Amino acid sequence: MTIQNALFDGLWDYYIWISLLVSIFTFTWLYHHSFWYLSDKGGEHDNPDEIEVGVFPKHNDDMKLEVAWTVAPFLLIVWLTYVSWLPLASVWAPVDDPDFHGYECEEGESSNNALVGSGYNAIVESECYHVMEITGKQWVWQFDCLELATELCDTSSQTIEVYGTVPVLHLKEGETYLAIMTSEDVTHAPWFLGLGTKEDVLYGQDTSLWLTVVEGTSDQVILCTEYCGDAHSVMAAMLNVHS
Ligand SMILES: [Cu+2]
Repeated sequence: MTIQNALFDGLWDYYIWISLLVSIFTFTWLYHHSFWYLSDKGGEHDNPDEIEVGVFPKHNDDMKLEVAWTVAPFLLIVWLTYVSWLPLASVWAPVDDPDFHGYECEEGESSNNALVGSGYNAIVESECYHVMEITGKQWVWQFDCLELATELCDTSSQTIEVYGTVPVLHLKEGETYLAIMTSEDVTHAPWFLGLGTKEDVLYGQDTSLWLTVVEGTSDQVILCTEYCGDAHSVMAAMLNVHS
């Protein structure tokens, strides 16, 4: 099992149990109420809650219920914020913050990146990073490896099913890249499916995206996730990973 797969498996295990728990609770509740409160066709209906038109139902005026409704979601949001804090800080690490990926690599230097921690606390840390550029335009991606050695970053093209001939970005395992991105026309957003990262590219403005190619990262499709016109759905590229 690769490091990348281990990360996704860890998350998968964790979320599937929460999803199952929520599903069981929700559907049990739904079915119980659907049948328990079924009315007889044409039957007499009593009015157990003494509901009157124009009068706020008194069972809704319940302080315990009000407090529970407020406190429970609040605690849930605090917990969700807590578990997502580190992964989000890592994915959106500011360029001038050396905590996660250090500074730009000197010539010949390697990022030596690795997954640190486990489960939802797993993040990628690197010794340094390489800079390259991504440009989006209707409806194609352009990659520019700038000064990087061919072994670290290279481009080519490839014909794939559905998408036709698309550009290919060749990156190296264990290296971390900072993509400086822009658009020549409308807003686009490259989505690296296997890395699980995406970011908007905007006309006349630079945005950036960390591409952490850890050991075991597989070749993957890059798609556009910001609707950008007629051929948006086939605005694709490939990430090819070599060791
Ligand atoms: Cu697009």
